[in-house]
Amino acid sequence: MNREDSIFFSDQIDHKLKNLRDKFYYHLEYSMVKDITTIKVRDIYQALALSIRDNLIEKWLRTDYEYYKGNHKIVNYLSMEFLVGRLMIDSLNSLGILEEASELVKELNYSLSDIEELEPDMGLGSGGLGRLAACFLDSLATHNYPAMGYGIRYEFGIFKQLIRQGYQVEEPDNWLRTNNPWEIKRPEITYRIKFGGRVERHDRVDGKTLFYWVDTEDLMAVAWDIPVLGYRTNNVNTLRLWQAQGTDIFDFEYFNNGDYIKAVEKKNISENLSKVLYPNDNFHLGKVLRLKQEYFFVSATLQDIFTNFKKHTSDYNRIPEKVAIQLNDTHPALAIPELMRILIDQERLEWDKAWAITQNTIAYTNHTVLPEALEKWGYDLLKELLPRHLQIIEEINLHLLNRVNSIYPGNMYKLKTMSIIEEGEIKHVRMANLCVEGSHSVNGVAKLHSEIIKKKIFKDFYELYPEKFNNKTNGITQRRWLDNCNKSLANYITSLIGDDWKKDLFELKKLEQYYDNDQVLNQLQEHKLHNKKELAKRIYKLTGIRVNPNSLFDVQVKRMHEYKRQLLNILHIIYLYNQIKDNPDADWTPRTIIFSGKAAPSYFVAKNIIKLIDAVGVKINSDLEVNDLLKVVFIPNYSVSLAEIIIPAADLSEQISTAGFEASGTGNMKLALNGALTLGTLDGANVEMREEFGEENIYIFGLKAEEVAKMKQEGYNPEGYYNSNPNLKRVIDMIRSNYFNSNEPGIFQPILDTLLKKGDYFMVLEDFQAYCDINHTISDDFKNTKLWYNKVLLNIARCGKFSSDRTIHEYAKDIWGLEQIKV
Ligand code: F58
Repeated sequence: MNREDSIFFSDQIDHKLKNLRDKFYYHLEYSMVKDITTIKVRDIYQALALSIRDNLIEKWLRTDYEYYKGNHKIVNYLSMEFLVGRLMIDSLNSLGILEEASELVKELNYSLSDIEELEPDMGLGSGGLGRLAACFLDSLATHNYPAMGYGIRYEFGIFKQLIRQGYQVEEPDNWLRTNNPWEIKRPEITYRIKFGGRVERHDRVDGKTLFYWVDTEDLMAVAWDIPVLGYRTNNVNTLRLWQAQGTDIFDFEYFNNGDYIKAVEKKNISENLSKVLYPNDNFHLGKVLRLKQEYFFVSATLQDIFTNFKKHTSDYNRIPEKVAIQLNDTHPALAIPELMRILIDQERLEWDKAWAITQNTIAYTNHTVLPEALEKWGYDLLKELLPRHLQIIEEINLHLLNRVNSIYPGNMYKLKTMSIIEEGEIKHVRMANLCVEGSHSVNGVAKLHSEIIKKKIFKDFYELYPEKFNNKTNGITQRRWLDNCNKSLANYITSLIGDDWKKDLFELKKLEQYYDNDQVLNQLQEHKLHNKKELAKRIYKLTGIRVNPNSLFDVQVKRMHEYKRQLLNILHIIYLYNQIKDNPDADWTPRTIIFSGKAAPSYFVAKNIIKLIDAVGVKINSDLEVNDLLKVVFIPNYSVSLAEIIIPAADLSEQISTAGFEASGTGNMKLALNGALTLGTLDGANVEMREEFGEENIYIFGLKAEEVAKMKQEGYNPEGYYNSNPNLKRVIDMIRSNYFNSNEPGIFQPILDTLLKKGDYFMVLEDFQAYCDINHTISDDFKNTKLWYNKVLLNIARCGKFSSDRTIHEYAKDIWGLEQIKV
C-alpha cells in the first residue's frame, strides 16, 4: 500500500522509533520529563509501560479496523467485574519482548521484578467471577476472536485487607492514584444515561401505542479503553470501562435560584456512581447504588453496541447475526428490558420481533446456586428508578405466565415459581428468571453445577426450554497462571515438550511419557522448592513468620466464606496440633498451612473465622514443642499478584467446599497446573479434575452433593458428631474454653453457634473425620517423594481441559456462533 493510501497515521512517519530501547529512553525524557539525575524508579515503570503501549497500538488500531471493515460478528462480554491484576509482564510476554525489557532495565540497575512491583493490581473484581472474565478476555484475544469486554471503571477496586491483632481491617484501594498507563480515555465516546422520571403513553389513531420515558435525571458514561493483547498474535481486543460523569447541564432549579455551588454539587453526586466496587462475594446486598451501577453500565454498553451496529445497517433483524451478548451472571440482566426498550420505543419494532431479536442475541451464565446470592430487586425501587423497564419486565412476565398456563393449565405452583415477579408483602423482581426467559442460552460453569441448575434452581424452566441449557466448564489462562507466574517451571516444561502448550494446553499430555523418569521428577521437585523458598521469604516479609520450605505447603487461598469451609481446615489444624503434642516423637510430616483471602466487610462470621485462624496460628507458631512440624500462616490482602506468588509454591490445594455449593472454582485449576495435588470434595470442577487426573492422583473425601441434599432433608444432627467423636469434641472444647484467646474470652462463640446451635448448615462436623483421615494419607504420601511427584507430573500433564482457551472455543462454537478473525 502507498503511504498516501494508508489510513494509519503511523504510515506517514519516516523514522518510527523502532525498538523498545529507543521508545523507552524517548519516554523517560519526553513523557516523564526526567534526566539521569532526577529519575525515580517509578519513572522507569511508567516509561516502560508507555513503550509497551506504543508497541501494541498499531496492532490495536489495525484490529479495530479489520473487525469494522469485515463486519464480523462480535461477542460483547458484559461483566460488572474484571479482576485483571497487573499488565506489564503479561504484555511483554505476549509481545515476545520480555528478555529485551529485562535487559533494558538492567542498564539502569534494576530488575524487571523490581519494576513490576510498582504496578498496582487492577482489582476491579471480588473473586472467581471477575477473574474468570479476565481469563476469558485473554483467551479470546489469543485465539483471534472479535470480542469486547464491557464493565465499570471503579475508582476504588476491591478493598485492601490489613490484619490487625488478627482482625480484618479494610482500606480503600486507590489504584488510580498514580497514572495508569494502560488506559485511554475516550471523551468522544460518551453516552447519556437516564434514571427516574415517568412514562408517557400515547395512543395513536392507527392503533399503535407509543411510550416516552420523560422527566428523567441524567448522567453521562465516558469510555476508557484498555487493550487486551493476545499471545503472539496481532489481534488486540478492547476492554471498555465506563466512568460516570455529571451532565454539563447543571440542575436548572438551583441555577435559577442563584445557587451555583449546589448545582455543581449535584454533578458530583452523579459521579459517585462508578466510585466503588461492591466487595461482597456470593451475597446479594440489594443496595440502590448497586442497581444504579448495573443499569448505568448496561445502558452505556447497549448504546455503544448499537452505535457500532448501525455503522453497517439499520436492519435490526440482523442484530443476532452480528452481535452476541454474554451476561456474566445476572448483574447485567437489565440488558434484556433495555434492548427491548430500544427496539420498541426508539426503533419502533413490534413486540414479537423485538423479543425474538433480544432472545437470540443474549446468553446468560449462572455462577452460583446459593439462594442468598441470587439477585432480586424491590419492585418499588425499580419502578422509581427505571419505570419503563419495569413495564417491559411485566409484559415479558405476562407472556411467560400465559405460556406456562397454556402448557400446564391451572398449575399455580409453576406460575408462582417461574414468575419473574415474586409476589408477597414486598414485591421483588427475580433477575435470574428474567435472564433465563430472555436468553437463548443458559449455562453453568462446571458439569455438576450445570446439572444442579437443571434439576434444582431452574428445574421448571428446564422442563419448558431444555434446549437452552448447557454446560461450559470454566478454565484459566495458562499464559498468566503458568508461563508468567512460574517461569522456571514453564521453561522446564518447554525444554521437554516444546512451547505449543502456551496456546494449546492439551499439549501437556506429552509430559506423561516422563511419568517414571527420575531426572524429570527431581527437576519438578527442584522447581517447587525454589518457589517455596521465594514464598517463605515473602511470608516472612509480610507476617514475620518463618516457615520451613521443606515442609508440606498446604494452601487454601480464596474468598473467606462459610461454604468454602476454611473452618474445616482450622478444626483439622487444631486436631493435628493435639496429635503432635500427644505424641511428639512420631514420624510427622512437617506442614505449613497457608491461608489467604478476603471476607466481605459485613460478613461477621467470615471475619470471625479469620480471627480464629490467626489466634490458632499465634498459639501454634510460638509453641516450641511443635516447632518446625506445624506452622499456620494467614497472608493478608489476597490479590491476583499475591496469588501469582503463592500458587507456584503450593504442594497441596485445599478445595473443600460443601458438595453442591461451589459452582466451579478456578483456583483449583491454577494450583493443579502449578503442581499442587488437590484435596477436595466432589464439588464444582473438582469432579472433572478427578475424571481427568485419575482418582489415584487426587485426594477426594466427604459427602457427595446428593448425600448433602438427602441428609439435609432427612434431618442432620451436628451434636451427634460432637458427642460421638472424641477428637472432634476435644477440638471444639478447646475453642469453647478460650484456649486460643484467653485474653479475649468468648469471641469465637458465634462460630461455635453456627456449628452446634444453628445446625451446621455447611456440614463441617459431618465431614470432619473423613477430612482428618485423608489428611493422614496425604502426610504419608508426601514422605514418599517419588510417589508424590509421579502424581504431580500426571496432574500437570492432564490439565489440558482446564485452559480457558478450551472454554472459549466452546462458547464461540455452541453459544455465540463466532469465527476466528486473524488480523
Ligand atoms: C464464582 N462466583 C463461583 N461470584 O463462586 C465460583 O465457583 C466460580 O468458579 C466463579 O464464580 C467463576 O465461575 C463469584 O465469584 C461473585 O463474586 C459475585 C460478585 C458480585 C456479587 C455477588 C457475588
